[in-house]
Amino acid sequence: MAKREILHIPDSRLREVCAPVEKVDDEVRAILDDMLETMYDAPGIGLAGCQVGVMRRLVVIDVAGREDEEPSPIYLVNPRLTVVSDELSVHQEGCLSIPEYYEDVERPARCTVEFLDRDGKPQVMECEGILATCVQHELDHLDGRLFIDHLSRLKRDRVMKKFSKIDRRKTETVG
Ligand code: GNR
Ligand code: NI
Repeated sequence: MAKREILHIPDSRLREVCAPVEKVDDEVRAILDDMLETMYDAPGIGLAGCQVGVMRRLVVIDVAGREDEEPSPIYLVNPRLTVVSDELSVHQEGCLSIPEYYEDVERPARCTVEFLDRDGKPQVMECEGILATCVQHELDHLDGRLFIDHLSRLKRDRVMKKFSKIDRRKTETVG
């Protein structure tokens, strides 16, 4: 297993639509393992392929959180939302690709996601609470969407501007 570098906005790869995975083989499992290690190290509760520059429909999630709890990783390959509740809920969200920025986002309170697991076996998972929020946040990533897209244009523009400035400074120091 190896840790991978997490991309930050305004990297254009975070705005691309990820391609479906054709077969869950050892190469895909190795990527999922790297993603999980990267997510735990960050630390975060979810990570999508494009966040580490892997433009495939791959997600890892672990909302267990507390350090004394057993890790309970979930691997999602080609996930699809099949049902979302009419009821909405608000959670504060953050994103490893937008460090240290947190805002409330309203989303369906519950959802059902169909996916292939680490062995390529079809699974159905019903989600609520932070898991429902996280699943929807990660599936957004696979279609090039970020949680700031759910905020007002003013807030989104402000964040993009701030991170573009940081990015320019980095490029100047390197180049
Ligand atoms: O670590 C993360 N925490 C989080 C909190 C609330 C809603 C969504 C998330 S996902 C985020 C990690 C990440 O950026 N995943 O794409
Ligand atoms: Ni994110």
